[in-house]
Amino acid sequence: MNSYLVTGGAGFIGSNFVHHLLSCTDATVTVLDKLTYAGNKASLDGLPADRFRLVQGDICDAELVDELVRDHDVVVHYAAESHNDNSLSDPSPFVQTNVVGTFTLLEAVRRHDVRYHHISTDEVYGDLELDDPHRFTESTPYNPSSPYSSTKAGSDLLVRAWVRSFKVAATISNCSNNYGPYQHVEKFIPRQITNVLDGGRPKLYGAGLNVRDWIHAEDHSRAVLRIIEAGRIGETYLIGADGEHNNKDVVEMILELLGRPRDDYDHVNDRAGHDLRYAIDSTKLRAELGWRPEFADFAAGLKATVEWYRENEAWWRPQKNDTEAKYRAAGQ
Ligand code: NAD
Ligand code: TDX
Repeated sequence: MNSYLVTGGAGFIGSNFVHHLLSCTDATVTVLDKLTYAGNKASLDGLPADRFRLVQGDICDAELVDELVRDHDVVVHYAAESHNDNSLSDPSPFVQTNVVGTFTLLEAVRRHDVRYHHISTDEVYGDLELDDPHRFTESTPYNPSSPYSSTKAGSDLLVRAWVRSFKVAATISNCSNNYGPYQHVEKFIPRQITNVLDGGRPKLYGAGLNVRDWIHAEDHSRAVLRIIEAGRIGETYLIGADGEHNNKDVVEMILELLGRPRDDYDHVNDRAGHDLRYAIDSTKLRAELGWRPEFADFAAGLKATVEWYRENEAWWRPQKNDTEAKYRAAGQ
């Protein structure tokens, strides 16, 4: 398997995967990306031109998808509408891209018998109480809360059905919250870092006690590659790095890293239906495929991420004003 078609490769996690893949294998990569507001060509700067190309297009375009899938050994499907807050203000592109887009890819890999890896999220399992001793495993029932997570859940179920009914050679991974370079400033960690770099204050939804299970995007990429190389067809693997922190703690860590008082933040309107806690048990991935996170220390990974945003203002500056204007209009 040496030629990869990576959908959504100009987004946050997809671009991290493409950098990882090209630096540690001799694979060739085609990125198929619509370049929505979330896609950024600059995230793919510096890649080897003889092994990489970007095709701007929509995963719902069946003709284009068919042509591209036919010519590759493996499809890694990252493309999605990914932001929960946007899914509350307009669910329509979420249904189209996340459900119809995945269906379009599945039909093409079925026709051409191409290996498929499906990228998904822990949000398909719903949320946990703060004191629940259990974490999500591969057998936790699906119970999504938001338009975003329900469309991701729908796409996962399509993959499972295409494996069972049509013997599509697919694997699925459900990962926890990612952080790292190239993440859009609409998302929690980059929003707060860039607010502080701009002399403003972090914005915490509600009381800030919601817990997320953080993993560095590079550790996610290494896990995905491992599953593609050695995972069992038809299986689902959960990816997580034991990185549970509540939002208030993360904001305080960011403020401290940037030399500001730890209480220098605002509480803003909470998200409708806001999931309380996510937590992943990644025993299967670790035991079966020998994966371990390299960024086991969240504080160190966060420090490196703060540095990246400090050094790469030219990358994030063009997104910042529009993003904050939308949040301001929502009282967030
Ligand atoms: P992102 O929003 O940063 O990137 C999504 C990319 O998909 C963008 O480049 C965008 O242009 C592209 N895209 C959107 N619609 C498209 C379409 N119709 N056709 C082609 N390209 C299209 O998202 P992300 O945070 O990098 O997430 C990538 C994947 O990982 C998603 O499937 C998401 O559900 C999953 N995931 C994300 C996280 C996280 O913490 N961000 C955690 C677990 C899983
Ligand atoms: O300004 C903010 N203040 C705040 O308190 C923002 C943007 C978010 N939050 C809270 C909401 C969540 O509890 O921070 C937490 C993280 O928020 P997001 O970055 O929007 O992520 P989340 O909703 O947890 O979803 C993310 O992880 C799972 C990704 O966006 C999804 O694509 C992925 O599936």
